[in-house]
Amino acid sequence: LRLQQPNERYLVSEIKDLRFDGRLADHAALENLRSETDRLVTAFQWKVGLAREFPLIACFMGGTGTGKSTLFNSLAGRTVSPVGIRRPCTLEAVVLVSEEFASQVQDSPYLENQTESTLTVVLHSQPELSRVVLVDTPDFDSVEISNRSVCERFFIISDVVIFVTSQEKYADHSGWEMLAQAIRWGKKTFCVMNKATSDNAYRDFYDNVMQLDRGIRPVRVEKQDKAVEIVPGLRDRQEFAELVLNSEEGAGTGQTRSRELEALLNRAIYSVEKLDDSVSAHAQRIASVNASIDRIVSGVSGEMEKQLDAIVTENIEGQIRERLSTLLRKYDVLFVPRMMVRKALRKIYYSVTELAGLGSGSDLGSDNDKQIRAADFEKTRSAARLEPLQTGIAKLNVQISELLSSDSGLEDLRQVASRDVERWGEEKIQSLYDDAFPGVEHILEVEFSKFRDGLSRSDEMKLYGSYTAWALFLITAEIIVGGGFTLFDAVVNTVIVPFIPKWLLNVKVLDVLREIGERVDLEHRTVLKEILRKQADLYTELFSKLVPGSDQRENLRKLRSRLTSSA
Ligand SMILES: Nc1nc2c(ncn2[C@@H]2O[C@H](COP(=O)(O)OP(=O)(O)O)[C@@H](O)[C@H]2O)c(=O)[nH]1
Ligand SMILES: [Mg+2]
Repeated sequence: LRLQQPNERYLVSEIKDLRFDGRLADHAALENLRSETDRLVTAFQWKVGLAREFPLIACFMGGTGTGKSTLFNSLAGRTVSPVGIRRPCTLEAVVLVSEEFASQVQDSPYLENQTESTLTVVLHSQPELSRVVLVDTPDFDSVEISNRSVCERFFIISDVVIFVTSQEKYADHSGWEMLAQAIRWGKKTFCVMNKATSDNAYRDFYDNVMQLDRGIRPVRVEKQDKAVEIVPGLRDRQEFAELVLNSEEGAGTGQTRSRELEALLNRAIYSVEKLDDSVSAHAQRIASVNASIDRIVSGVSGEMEKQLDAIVTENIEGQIRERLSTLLRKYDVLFVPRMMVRKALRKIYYSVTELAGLGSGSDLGSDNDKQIRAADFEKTRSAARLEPLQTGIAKLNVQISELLSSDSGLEDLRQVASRDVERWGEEKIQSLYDDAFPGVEHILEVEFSKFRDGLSRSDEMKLYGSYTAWALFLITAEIIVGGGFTLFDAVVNTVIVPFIPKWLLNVKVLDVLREIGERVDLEHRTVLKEILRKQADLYTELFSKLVPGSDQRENLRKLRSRLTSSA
């Protein structure tokens, strides 16, 4: 057994930090496995770091009133642990340890999270007890869950288990289970029948023990005439004297300790492996569900894309014509040379500085300009046809729900999904689309500035022309979001070109419109697909969070190999 370096000790936060979501089907089992593993690994880390001379830990274990405390006191040679009249009498564990080793018990990370009410450490300076740490544990058949868990904790760190039963109690099932567990583990085990009066009962007990393990020699302790706190002479009986003196071991704790450490390590490894495998299995299960959801998304996304291209009808053509002429008329009214006349008149009344911006003829001042254009942009936004996305999201939700219902092993995920995943409806989809739309607005703005700057400075029509261009940009975007690039392509020559003044056609405005069209088309499709994807992400992200993250799983794997390599 390779002893670990000091800095490797107590690095078990890997297990302490693991969290399993309560909504996971196996949550309770996983949590139990986690705390069991935590206990085993912490126990191993503590024990492996103990000094070689640290005495063997011998724990008295058994059912209520069998006489554990009495025997414990008898070996201690004094009343350390209360012997009870009322049962259950020992509500806490009592650890009797030589003061020389006090700190190693008191600083034990393994024992520290037991409150004072469950653990009493009694220090002694009795040389005859220096080679053993005696532990009196609470009754393991107690109704108190906390008592049982205290027993289990001490069972794990014990080098020797002194299994105590009494003539009245020996048939009790839970006692035998405990014994069988100690034997399976390979612990050094003593079996005591206390308060024995009948040869037959002892014989029966003896045979039962033999059937479990022929290496154990059951010890018989006669019933005292009256209730006692100490059984006289018990310490001097050979079996007990050997236990206390630990004489068979030669110097130090010897073989018993190292065999026990090995067994403890193997248990810890087994438990870590089981935990790691369970966590991986769950992570795998969720990864595979998430992969299926990804496939559903691609399928639905593909179908949705096909729905985006509208078929050209006379009705659509009419609508586009109507809208474009409205836009142009509006800008016409605002910006035809009549305005120039108005400006000339105003010049007489207003100061020159105030009119400097207007007078240059390039724009109306950027704020005002933007406001006028933004008002029309609102309509462009609402022209977007979102039914394909609404249908897509509905399909996605149905298919995911079918996926989760198809396998009873996914029942927990089905419940999580139906309880905790919001399914997006029309309104939500619209608002998500609106939030994403500034992307398109930005494209139009940038293209617009570029185009306007490109117009010749000397052009008297610059201002007017640029608003005509803006109207064309808007209608292009509207056509795209309403029916895709194919629709634009289909109507550009018949419906749009007739509206474009010749001089604008000459500066290649059509090329610019196509370019804008392609970019808006791409952006629009991307936005729709992203919204679909985000709905799916609500499922996958929630599912992923149910199991520990990849960092934690990686740490668990590292711990696993660290422990395996020290075996
Ligand atoms: N008469 C008699 N009473 C005993 C003997 N051993 C234990 N007792 C009594 O049995 C009761 C329970 O003993 P205790 O050591 O507290 O049992 P524990 O619950 O296993 O710790 C106490 O009243 C003891 O005095 C014995 O050998 N003879
Ligand atoms: Mg007791």
